[in-house]
Amino acid sequence: MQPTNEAGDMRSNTIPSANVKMGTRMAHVLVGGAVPVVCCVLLGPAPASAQHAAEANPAMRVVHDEDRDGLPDAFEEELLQRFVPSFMISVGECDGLPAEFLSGSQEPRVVARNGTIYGQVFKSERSAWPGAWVEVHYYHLWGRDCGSLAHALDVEHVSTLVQAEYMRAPPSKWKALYWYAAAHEDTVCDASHGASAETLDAGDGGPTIWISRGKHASFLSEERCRWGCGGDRCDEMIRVPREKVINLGEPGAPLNGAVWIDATAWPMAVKMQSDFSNLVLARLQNAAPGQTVALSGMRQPWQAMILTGGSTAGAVATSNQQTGKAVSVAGTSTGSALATSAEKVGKSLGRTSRGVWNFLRGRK
Ligand SMILES: [Ca+2]
Ligand SMILES: [Ca+2]
Repeated sequence: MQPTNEAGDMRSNTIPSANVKMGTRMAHVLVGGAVPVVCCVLLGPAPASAQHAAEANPAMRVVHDEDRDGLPDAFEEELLQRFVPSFMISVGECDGLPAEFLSGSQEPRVVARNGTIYGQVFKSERSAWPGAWVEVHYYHLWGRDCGSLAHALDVEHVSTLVQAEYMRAPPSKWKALYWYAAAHEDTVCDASHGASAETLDAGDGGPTIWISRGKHASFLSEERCRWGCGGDRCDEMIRVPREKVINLGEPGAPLNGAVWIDATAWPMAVKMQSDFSNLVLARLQNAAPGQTVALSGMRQPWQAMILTGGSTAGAVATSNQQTGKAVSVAGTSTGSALATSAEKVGKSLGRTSRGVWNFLRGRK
């Protein structure tokens, strides 16, 4: 926990102003004690007036903010440690463990499959809501997706929205309110979902996350693992030994040598955007106590068909003829979805089968 003053302001990772390295591109933030923040992020030599102000007021310090998001990096580190989930994988996982990537490399290169988790912390602007809000992401990155049709590199993550009374509250005062788990995001098999921290008993720490074998989708419960076109499996699960949590920084401003976050070889940068739109938050807020809700837009009728029909994604993707079988099997339980005209259903399923096939081919 970071030491605080009576007002609860963060003080850790402070450095005397005399030690501020002049002429570097390192970013810093001046944090006030009992007074408000008086200066913005500084790039290059600190203005003499700011240095003098810091020297005149010992409550004011310069803290590291190398990823230039307005949050002291030491504070980000403490939040990452506070809320890190416990990840479960299958004993039959074909890619071993989440990977550590080469620091300083422009392209993502695996250096070890050792269970490393990468993190990201940034402010969440919620002007209409009381208090201060921060979003925390946890990435499990893989050398390869070795599901039904494999491809190199795999970016997966979960995230949480945390709140405190005010932005400079110490890490112990922050509470997780909602959790989000990404599962085949932005594909036709999107099974991403979320739940309140209360539902998961994860307001003061991380929840347990189930990672599907080979495909690496994240699930907030073991039962939910069969969602996502029926291609996910969570069999014989074991806990990932926690190696370390490394802060990635922000897109365009990496930390810890994670310059590969902006590589085009994988969709890393896009996963670093907020998961908690106002629409997502509204759904989470309206969920019944104990309920986990789908957050992939609307759950598509075809996805219900696949699940209720007991058909696998592979079978559905093989041909439209087999897709038709799945529809007939599921017909009794998807009434409203199938009440539309045959033409519309046909078009929808045509797109669906192509989409599922592309998904299985790794064309996310
Ligand atoms: Ca920062
Ligand atoms: Ca950050």
